[in-house]
Amino acid sequence: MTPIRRALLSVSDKTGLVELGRALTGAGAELLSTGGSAKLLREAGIPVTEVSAHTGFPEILDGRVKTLVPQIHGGILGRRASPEHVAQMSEHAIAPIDLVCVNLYPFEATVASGADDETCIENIDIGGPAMIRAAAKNHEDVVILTDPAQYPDLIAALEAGGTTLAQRRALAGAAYARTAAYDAAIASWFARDEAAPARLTLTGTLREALRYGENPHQSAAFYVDGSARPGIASATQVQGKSLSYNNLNDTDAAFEAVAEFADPAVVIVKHANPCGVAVAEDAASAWDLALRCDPVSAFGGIVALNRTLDEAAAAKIAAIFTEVIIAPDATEGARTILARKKNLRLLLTGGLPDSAAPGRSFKSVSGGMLVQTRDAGRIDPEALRVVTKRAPTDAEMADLIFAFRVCKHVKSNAIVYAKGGATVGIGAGQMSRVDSARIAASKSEEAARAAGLSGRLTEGSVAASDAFFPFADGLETIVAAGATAVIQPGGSIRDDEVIAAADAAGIAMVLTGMRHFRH
Ligand code: 93A
Repeated sequence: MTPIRRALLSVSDKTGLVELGRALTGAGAELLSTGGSAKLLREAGIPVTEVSAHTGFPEILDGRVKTLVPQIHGGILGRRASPEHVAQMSEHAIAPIDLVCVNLYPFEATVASGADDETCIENIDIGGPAMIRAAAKNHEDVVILTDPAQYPDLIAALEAGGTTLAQRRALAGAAYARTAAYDAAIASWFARDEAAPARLTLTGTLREALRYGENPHQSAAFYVDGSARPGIASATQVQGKSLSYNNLNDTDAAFEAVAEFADPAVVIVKHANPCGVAVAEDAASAWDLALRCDPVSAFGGIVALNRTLDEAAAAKIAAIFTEVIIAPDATEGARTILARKKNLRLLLTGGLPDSAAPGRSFKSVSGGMLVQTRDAGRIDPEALRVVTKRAPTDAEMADLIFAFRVCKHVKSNAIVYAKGGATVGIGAGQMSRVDSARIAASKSEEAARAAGLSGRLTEGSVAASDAFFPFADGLETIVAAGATAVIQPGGSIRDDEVIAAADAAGIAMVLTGMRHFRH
């Protein structure tokens, strides 16, 4: 047990400061403190020495230099077990400091408040991190506190006679995590207009420890990047139990997809792939159309809307088992309907992500991670190239553009059939494009049967492919499914063969020049 003879308290967040100061003086410690912290302690009747009185050097440069002096850093860093250190400290009249309690200028909160550049820069703490890092380095002799949540345990340790090395080690680790996150936030702020992944600083703040990861034997946590982008990280959960790792992943996929559309839209996601997407005049009609695409998969799905959830849509969605609904907002009536479904999670975001905005996406690989700018690509309808003898009709063209936007959110190889602003068949995640085309068509036959229709929903539809057709067989499968027009990036060395097959079948084909792989 190491007792505390002298402690330095310098905190921006003054929560719990007085209680801590009282416990320290009660345990016989002398307190040193900076301006605002010292004032608060003094007002509470706790004896305290100002750092400037202790060092004989005033706080200067508007407080930019308060603790950056040898008497402070020497007092923190000197090794008590080293006779040389002890001798040098006494030679320079440096008194040992056994506990440092610092929480930093609120840089992150200042940025989040929308403050101007000058204010953000003034909130970059220099002396605080220097003391934190020094105290953590010398944890063999020194305690470092960086968060009011740590005070109660420290107070309990004081009552037991002091801290153990194991306690000081744990606090040192937390201290470096704090300064690392702080500096990463600062670096990100400087790089806020920088899209190129090669120039980025990876940063994240722990939002929540999750119960488990993709599987129960994996542990997991949710980190946020502080970008304030409307979406899963900004969502408020109105009801329902807490979200799992898979829920968060699927809900994000659904909300990012629905944000692609300007008209009222609904996206239903299962296992990070859409199983129904539709746009219509209102959310309730879009839900009906989206559900029709694959009602079997929609069971237990995640539903995203790009409009305020109204009563009509809420009643329809609540009629089948749904895990999560995410929307910018919900009416009182809709909330009342969903409140009856205790387990259903309702997330409201206050806005929609800008699907064209820059950002980054990450993927872990053994020993590292891959970083890229997010797929913010949007095809320009004016730049589409018709390559077949037959051009698409206006209705086909609208569905082609819709289907290609959906394709962007379907795992590769992706084939999406659409008709009347709704998907009617989605083939996802196959190693062969032909299989995706075939699976989507055969699922659409099941969906037609479920809807009491004869034949298949893909009859008279259009189809989108996320990447080019390497051979004509994928296209022939789509033609066999009854599609009358196809949209795809183009760029295969066999484009001519594929276009000839489309002409032979009398269908229209449009090239986008943009690929939407998603793995
Ligand atoms: O401006 S600083 O970077 N220069 C310093 O020397 C310094 N020493 C402590 N900021 C410094 N601090 C910070 O002041 C602490 O990290 C803490 O956040 C704050 C406490 O100031 P006060 O006690 O005056 O409220």
